[in-house]
Amino acid sequence: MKLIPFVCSLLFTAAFALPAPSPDPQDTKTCTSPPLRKEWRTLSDEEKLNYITAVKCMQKLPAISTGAVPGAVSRYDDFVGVHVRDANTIHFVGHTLPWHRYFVAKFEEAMINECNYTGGQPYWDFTLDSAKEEDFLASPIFDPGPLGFGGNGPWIAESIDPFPPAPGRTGGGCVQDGAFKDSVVRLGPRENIQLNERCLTRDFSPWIATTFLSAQLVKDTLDQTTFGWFDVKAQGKIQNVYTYRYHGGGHLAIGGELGTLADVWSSAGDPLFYLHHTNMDRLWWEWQKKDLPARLYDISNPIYPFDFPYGNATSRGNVTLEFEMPFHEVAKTVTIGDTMDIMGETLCYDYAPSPEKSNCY
Ligand SMILES: *[C@@H]1O[C@H](CO)[C@@H](O)[C@H](O)[C@H]1NC(C)=O
Ligand SMILES: *[C@@H]1O[C@H](CO)[C@@H](O)[C@H](O)[C@H]1NC(C)=O
Ligand SMILES: *[C@@H]1O[C@H](CO)[C@@H](O)[C@H](O)[C@H]1NC(C)=O
Ligand SMILES: [Cu+2]
Repeated sequence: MKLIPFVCSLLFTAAFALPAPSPDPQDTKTCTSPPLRKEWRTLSDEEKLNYITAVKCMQKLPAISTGAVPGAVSRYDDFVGVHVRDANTIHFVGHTLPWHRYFVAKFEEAMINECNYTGGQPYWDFTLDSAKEEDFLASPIFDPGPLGFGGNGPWIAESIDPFPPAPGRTGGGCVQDGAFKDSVVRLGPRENIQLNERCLTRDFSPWIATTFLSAQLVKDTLDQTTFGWFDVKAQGKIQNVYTYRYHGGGHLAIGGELGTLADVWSSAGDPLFYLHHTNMDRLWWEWQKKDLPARLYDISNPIYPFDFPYGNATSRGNVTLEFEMPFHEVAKTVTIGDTMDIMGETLCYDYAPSPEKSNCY
């Protein structure tokens, strides 16, 4: 069973060994040593510890957004606060992937500049853990030791007004183990930006993991030939949980109904937010790289959530490369066009290939 993925992996590596096309002169000038983003399980123990230490450093450094976000205490909260305030306008829209691309890059940059972190933001290739429910539960990201993010919370039966309901949920309580079992979530639920200290919660749905995080679903997404349909396949439609795809799948497989990661607004309170969104970004970049001349600047889809094709409302217009995205206190406003190239003038990072079977898209 391991042989075929291994062969794919070798082919993938061989493709990378071919001479690279001569890089854009502008890129070589501005992006010389991009942080390398690796799949979590490929990090050495030391690299894992460095990343976890950097996230904990962000959770200790003082916030800069307290004027606008009364509940923000740490630099980590600054980022959660941006996501809380903008959640209603940055999901199920054409700028969802560009917005989260820049958001994660700024988080990575803050860890490097302010916490002396020397690696890249790691990603979680969920297709490595989604073939069977047992595989999901055994994912190395949930390692209960000091080099993992910990596992599920204990079962809580009562779930009041979930958004949206998560079939197959199994937990709901505070994370019991791993490096973040004592971390404090301060913002949320939903739009709340006042101080509301509580534990980090998880509410695993292994059914959602096997259903919406499958390698087949990723392949179907990467097979699309326009950004518009690639993006709809990545985010899914807005109607209900059964119309979700791997974006919502990652949030709800881990967050269920009561978990931090399932809160559309304050989901960035769970450090796994960054591993999931980095993988979303990697998949977008994989898709762009399949035909860079056509795809590097391909953008579309609605300005407003619920508009076609995510929802069934009439589209009030699509975003363009000139569309501006504000980031409040954590970063300057950029346009979608600024974020299209991960190694251009605005962004500078690169991806290491994922191990084994995910290379067989
Ligand atoms: C980062 O390194 C500098 C220089 O060694 C040091 O002064 C600073 O305290 C470090 N920052 C953190 C958050 O560890
Ligand atoms: C927006 O983009 C989608 C494809 O992503 C397209 O089907 C739709 O017609 C566009 N809508 C408008 C108003 O341009
Ligand atoms: C979209 O579909 C839902 C469910 O079928 C319906 O309740 C809603 O009114 C529709 N909205 C629009 C704008 O057509
Ligand atoms: Cu988001």
